[in-house]
Amino acid sequence: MAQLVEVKVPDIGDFSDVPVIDLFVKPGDTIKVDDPIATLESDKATMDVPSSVAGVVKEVLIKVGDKVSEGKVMIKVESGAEAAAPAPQPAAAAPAAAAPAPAPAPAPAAAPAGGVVEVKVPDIGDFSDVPVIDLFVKPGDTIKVDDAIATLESDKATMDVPSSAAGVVKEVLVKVGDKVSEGKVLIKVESSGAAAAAPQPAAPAPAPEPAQRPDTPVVPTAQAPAAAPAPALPLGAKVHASPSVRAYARELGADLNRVRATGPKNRILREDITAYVKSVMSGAAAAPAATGATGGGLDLLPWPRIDFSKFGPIETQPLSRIKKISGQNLSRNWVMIPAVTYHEDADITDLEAFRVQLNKENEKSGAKVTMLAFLVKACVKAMQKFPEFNSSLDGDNLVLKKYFNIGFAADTPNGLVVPVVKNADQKTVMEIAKETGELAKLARDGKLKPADMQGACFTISSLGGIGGTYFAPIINAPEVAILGVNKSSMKPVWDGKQFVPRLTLPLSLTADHRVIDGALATRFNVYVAQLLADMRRMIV
Ligand code: CAO
Repeated sequence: MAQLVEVKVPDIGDFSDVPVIDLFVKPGDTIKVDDPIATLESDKATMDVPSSVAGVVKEVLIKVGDKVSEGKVMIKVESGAEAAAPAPQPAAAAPAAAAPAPAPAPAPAAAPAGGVVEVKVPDIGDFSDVPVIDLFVKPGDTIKVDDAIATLESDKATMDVPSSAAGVVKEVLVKVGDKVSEGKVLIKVESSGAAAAAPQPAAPAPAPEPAQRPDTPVVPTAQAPAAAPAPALPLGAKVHASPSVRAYARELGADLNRVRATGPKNRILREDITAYVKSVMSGAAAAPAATGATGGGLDLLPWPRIDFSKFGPIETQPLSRIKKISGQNLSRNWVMIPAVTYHEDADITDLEAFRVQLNKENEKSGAKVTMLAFLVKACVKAMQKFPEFNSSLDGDNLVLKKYFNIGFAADTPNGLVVPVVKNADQKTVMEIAKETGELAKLARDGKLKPADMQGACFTISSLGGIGGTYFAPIINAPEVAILGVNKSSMKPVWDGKQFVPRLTLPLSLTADHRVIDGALATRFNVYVAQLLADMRRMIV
C-alpha cells in the first residue's frame, strides 16, 4: 500500500544551517533510493543528500538558498508497498548509506614546529577507503592554511580536504585514484617555525596561523595590479561540483580545474563540463592553461576568484532567479553555437512617417503602433522567403517549422525575458503592436506564464527605445537566428547626386553558421531592410 514518507536531512556532523545550493527534484518526479535530492554546501564540503526512499515526490519543502540542519524535512514521497524504505531517522539512527560525510576539519598537521609537517586525512566520519578524485597541490607549491589539498569522493559525498599547515609542499604522498582513510598522510609541508602548530591529530585544534615561507620574496604591491586576473588555478582553489557532475567530468575526461564554473558560488554545473569539452574539441581550448599573462589559452583559465574587498568596499547581491536561468542559457548558446553577426542599415524614413501618421489617426482609441510590430511582420515575411531562418537543428536533421512564432526580448527589473507572439503571420501590425505591449507589461510585472515564453521560432531584440548603434545578440537556442535592432538616426545618404537625410535603422542579425551561411544571412538582412524601406513589398 502506498504511504507518504518524509525524507529528512540526515546526520551531517557538527553542521547546522547549511545552505541548499542545488535541488534535483520537483513534485511529480519519480525517484529511486539513492537519487540525489539536494546539494548542501558548508564552507568545507559539498554534500549531495540522497533519498532513502523510492516513489513519487509529492511535496518539496525546501528551496535553493534555504539553510537546513539535521532533521529538516526536505521532501515527502509517496512510496509504493514494495519500494517503501523506512523513513530516514534523523541523527544517529540515519542509515549510514544515506548520510553524507561530515565536512572534514582542516587536516591535522603533525611535525615539530618549523620542520616538515605531515598533513593527514582528518576525521571523515564513518568513511574509509575513500577515493581521491582530485589533487590540488604538487611539490614546490606554496600553500596557506585552509587551501584545498585534495577532493575525496565517497558514493555519497564529495569532500575537499583543506590543509592545516602553511608552507611549501615538499612531498605529495597520494595520487588521484588512491583510496584513503583517516590518518593517511596526504602531503608533507615545509613549514616555518612561527606558525605550524604542534600535532593534534584528532582534536579539532584551531587552525594554525599561516606560516610565511622564509624564502618567499615579498612582492611589492605595485607589481600586483588590482585588476590582474587570478593565476590559471589559484593555488588550492576549491573546485565545487556535485558528485554526479564530477562523475560526468571523469566520464568525459575533463579536468575540473580547467572548467569555468557558472553555477552559484563558483559551482561547476553539468553544462559547464559540456561547454568545456565542446571548446576543447573545437580547438578553442587547445592552448596551454597557464598562459594568461600572454593572452593565450583563455578558455582554459578558471574564472578569476578575487577578494575584491581587499581593494575597496563591496556589497554582494544574489542574482535574480531570471538572471541565473538566462545566464546559463546565454552561456551555453554563446559557447556552443558557431554564430556570426551581420549588420545592415534599413531606411525607415517613410515607414516612420507612416507609423507617426497611424498613431495620430488612432490617437482617440489609444491604439499605438510600434516599430517592433513592423519588425515582427518584416521578419515573418523574410522567414517565409528564407525558410532556414524558421528551423532548428536536431542532430543531423534540420526541422523546418511551418508556423511563425516570434519572440522579443523584454527588459524587466529582474532581468531579460522573451515573450512570444504566436502565429504572427496571421496577425496585423496593429494586433501585434497591441500584443507586444501587453506581453511587455506582463513581463515587467513578473506575470508572464511559462506558455507566454515558449514556442518561439526566431527572436527580435530591440534596444531601439534605449539607443546604441549595433550589437551582437546571442541566439536563443534551438532557434538559429536573432535580429538585434538599435535606435534609428538621421544619416546622410548619397542618392547618386547628393547627400539626403534618411532615417536609418541599424540591424544586427546573428545566425547559426551550421545552418545559415554568410550569403544567406546577408540576403535575409537585405530583404528585411527592403521591406522596412518600402512596406508595399510586404504584399507582393
Ligand atoms: N529607434 C528609435 N526609436 C525607437 C526605436 C528605434 N529602433 N524603437 C523604439 N523607439 C522609441 C519608441 O517609438 C518609443 O518612443 P515614443 O515613446 O516616443 O513612442 C520609445 O522608443 C520607447 O519604446 P519601447 O522600447 O517602450 O517600445 P518598443 O515597442 O520599441 O519595445 C520592448 C518594447 C519590450 C522590446 C522594450 O521595452 C524592451 O524591453 N527593450 C529591451 C530589449 C533588450 O533588453 N534587449 C537586449 C537583449 S540582449 O541583452
